[in-house]
Amino acid sequence: MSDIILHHYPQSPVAEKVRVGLGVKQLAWRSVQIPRVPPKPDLMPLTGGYRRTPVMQVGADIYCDSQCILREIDRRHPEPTFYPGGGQGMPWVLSRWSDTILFDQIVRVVLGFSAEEMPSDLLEDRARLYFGPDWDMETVKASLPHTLAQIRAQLGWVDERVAHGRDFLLVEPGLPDVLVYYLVWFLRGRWEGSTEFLSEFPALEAWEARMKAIGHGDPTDMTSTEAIEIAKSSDPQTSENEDSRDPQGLMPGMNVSVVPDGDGGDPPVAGIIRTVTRDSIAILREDDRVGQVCVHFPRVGYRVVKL
Ligand SMILES: N[C@@H](CCC(=O)N[C@@H](CS)C(=O)NCC(=O)O)C(=O)O
Repeated sequence: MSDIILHHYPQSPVAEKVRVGLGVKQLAWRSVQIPRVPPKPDLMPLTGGYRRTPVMQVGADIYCDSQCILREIDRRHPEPTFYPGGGQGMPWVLSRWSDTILFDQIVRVVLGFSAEEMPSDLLEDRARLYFGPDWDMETVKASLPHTLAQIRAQLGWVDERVAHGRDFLLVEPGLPDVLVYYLVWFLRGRWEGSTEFLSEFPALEAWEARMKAIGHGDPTDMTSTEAIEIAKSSDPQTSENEDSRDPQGLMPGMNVSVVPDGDGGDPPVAGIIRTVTRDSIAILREDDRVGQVCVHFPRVGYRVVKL
């Protein structure tokens, strides 16, 4: 049995990205279901305030953000590779498009077309998170034809990529596929116009079916209480690391806060730096319910502030 615990909920597209990543690696993992909107009382003691989905736990090490999670899964389980055909580096470049521009546009379509049917607490939470404090659903709705034109051209590029005798974006299923597939899954599952919209792209649809067939590995349910017990009875396994080239001069032992960049209103998470690298930062923090935990974040897309 793997030590990987994923805190998530079924409807989360970013969690679907990680679930399919676990499928590519054919891993067994433990599945803890969390609420779709805050409060998330059994998650906050683990993350120190990070409220987004998904979060991965291994003992008392907590990994926030799918970027950090997928990197850690690959570090622990290098085979089968996330980077077929020597594709290292490239998927992360791709993710700065798929996880930002394309994700944002698809969120606009999903929320814009379903605002009336969504529970108001969910709509308000997500609109605030993705559109900022001054969000206005009428503006989002008025731009929907424009937004669809943007998405259409970009999915057209993916369609072209797999339309010429290529089953996956690289050679075999890998991280680039995972980073794009979850957005098609999100659009198809949450917008009723998607069947007609996506039917323009037969090669993309055939690729989508191949991706779906990969599955999620082998998940087994776990309660949040059990996950908290595991954190409490474990010690963080992350060793100290310093990086003399760090442009911010961050060093182990420094007191910092870490927060997702942008105006989503995410709360910062405070702690003492344990390890800092070009790609990630991990901070130690204490909580009565879980004891000491080490919380990991990516550097890209996150702001670290010395306290
Ligand atoms: N950059 C983050 C984005 C995560 C994200 O925005 N997830 C959505 C769900 S798909 C979320 O957190 N929604 C609010 C929530 O679950 O509370 C990542 O890659 O993990």
